[in-house]
Amino acid sequence: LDFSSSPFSRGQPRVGVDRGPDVIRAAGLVHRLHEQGCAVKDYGNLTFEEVVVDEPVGAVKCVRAVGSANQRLSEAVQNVKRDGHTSVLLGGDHSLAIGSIHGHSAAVGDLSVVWVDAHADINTPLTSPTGNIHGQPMSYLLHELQSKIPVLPNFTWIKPCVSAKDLVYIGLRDVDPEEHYILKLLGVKVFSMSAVDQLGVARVMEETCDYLSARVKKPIHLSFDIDAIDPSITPATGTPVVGGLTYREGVYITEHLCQTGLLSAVDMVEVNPLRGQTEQEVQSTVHTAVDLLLGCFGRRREGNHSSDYILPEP
Ligand SMILES: *[C@@H]1O[C@H](CO)[C@@H](O)[C@H](O)[C@H]1NC(C)=O
Ligand SMILES: *[C@@H]1O[C@H](CO)[C@@H](O)[C@H](O)[C@H]1NC(C)=O
Ligand SMILES: *[C@@H]1O[C@H](CO)[C@@H](O)[C@H](O)[C@H]1NC(C)=O
Ligand SMILES: [Mn+2]
Repeated sequence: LDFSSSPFSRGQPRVGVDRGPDVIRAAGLVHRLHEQGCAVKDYGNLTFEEVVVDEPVGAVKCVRAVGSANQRLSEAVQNVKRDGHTSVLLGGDHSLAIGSIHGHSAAVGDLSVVWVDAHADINTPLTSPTGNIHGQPMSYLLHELQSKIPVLPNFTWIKPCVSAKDLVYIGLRDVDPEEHYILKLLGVKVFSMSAVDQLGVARVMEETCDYLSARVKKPIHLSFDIDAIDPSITPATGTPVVGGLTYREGVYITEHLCQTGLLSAVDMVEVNPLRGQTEQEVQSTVHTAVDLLLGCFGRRREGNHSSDYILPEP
């Protein structure tokens, strides 16, 4: 697998989320992936051109910076996929899902998207209560919302590439009324925290994969916002919401998706070391992000040994 990181923060107003990739690297992600048998290439930071004048367009903030950064990211992800690798994006804020999913789809065609998040991130530019694009990425990507998206500078390259029936949300617990309307209108499959409580995570994952592969098995794009996990475990993030997934539920989601053999790209976003109150809060958040990524690439909690191991004899 190959990963690139996007120290990008303009999709939301809080400083620090651009430091996410480096703290995840510093926690030894590459080394630990190597240890579990993955060939990894770190593409380093993507650098984005400085957009000097970026006045809001309607209520939407930093439109040009977000648009052009995602265009670069889309090209980078396309290159990783065309080289035949699994793509891992370390963010950065969740606006990066626009380029990540767009690039993935441009290279491989139709996708299934599993979006694990406290939030639905499906506001259109016209429904967004904040104007922050990290709360809007899915709206740009869905075919069904195309007619609701105004023309925005540096967004004209984006072609909608995901169908509502190929999208599943897990972990939602902070959904705006307009977003709730959109989810119902499009009939999007949603496992809110209530559904996780009711069904248990194993049943949620079984139903997610049955639903997504009912017609044809497509490559899976996992877009994981660290705020899906409960803030008692992952507090170092910009928009924490109480009542989230446990560490174990999060890891189970990644293990289950790994076992499908269809995982083709992963985003790990919204880790913000400056939002932790203590070093311990930052470390807990970062180590959880690393463990989720290890789960995506074959780590088994039951343990592992080499096939030619021989017990020593006295
Ligand atoms: C399992 O252990 C073997 C031998 O140590 C190692 O090569 C392999 O990468 C491990 N697999 C995982 C998923 O950790
Ligand atoms: C990424 O950029 C940061 C500065 O934003 C720098 O400190 C870090 O060394 C870079 N990491 C890599 C792997 O290039
Ligand atoms: C963004 O759009 C402006 C025109 O609105 C254009 O001049 C500029 O080159 C674009 N930037 C990028 C990086 O595409
Ligand atoms: Mn999100």
